[in-house]
Amino acid sequence: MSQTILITGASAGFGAAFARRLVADGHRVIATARRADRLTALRDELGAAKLLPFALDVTDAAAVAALPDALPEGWREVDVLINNAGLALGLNPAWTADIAAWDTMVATNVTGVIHMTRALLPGMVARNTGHVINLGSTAGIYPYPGGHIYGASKAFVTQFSLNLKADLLGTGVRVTDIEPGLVGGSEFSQVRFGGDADRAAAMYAGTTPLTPEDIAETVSWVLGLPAHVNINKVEMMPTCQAPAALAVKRQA
Ligand code: 8X3
Repeated sequence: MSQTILITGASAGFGAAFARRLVADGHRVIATARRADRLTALRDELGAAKLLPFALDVTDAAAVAALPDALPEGWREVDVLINNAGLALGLNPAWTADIAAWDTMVATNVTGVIHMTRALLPGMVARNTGHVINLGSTAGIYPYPGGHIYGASKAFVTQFSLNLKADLLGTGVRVTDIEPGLVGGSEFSQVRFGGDADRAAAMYAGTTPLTPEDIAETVSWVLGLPAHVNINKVEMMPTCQAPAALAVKRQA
């Protein structure tokens, strides 16, 4: 059944891959992001009947609150919200981290997700149908050096997802948290390292990472399951990655 699916961070990476896959699956997509020109290109690629570009910064609380009424006629009943917009900034130790970078991660990965959810959930509950899909991360489960606020923000996303499900019990609204590990083919590492392409590429050297299309396949799967099936969490990694040993500092 065709659904209306709103994706945040749809201008590139996961979000654009989700848009392509979900339109191919027969759905209509509201593609939101800050970079309106990229959304227009996506509309030109996928067709105006299937993809509505909508410029939105998830850290703009007023714009997010106004979103349901700001959507054009015929696109207001959002069946599925995919909270995909998010970022990691830096990989240096916590005591040297840029506090502004921490604030930016919290504003997008935490506040953006909760504001978007609060804006669109009432319509889903009123219609007694819907699905919130959040992008957590293995970084929210397994710590690593330099992961500090990024990992903590993703742990928030995972627990927020589970708590949402608790509130929504008795409604037809589903909640899924997807927790990918190493994923290549997106801007994620370039953003993390401030545009340093060599450092970003080094993250994937000698690996076969997951791709945005692999995550899109999972989104397609959880959405396509019968209405009585709720996938709470999906933790996924490339075969070349593992949640490995705890760190031990040994004396020289
Ligand atoms: C991204 C996972 O390990 O690259 O969400 O930070 S990691």
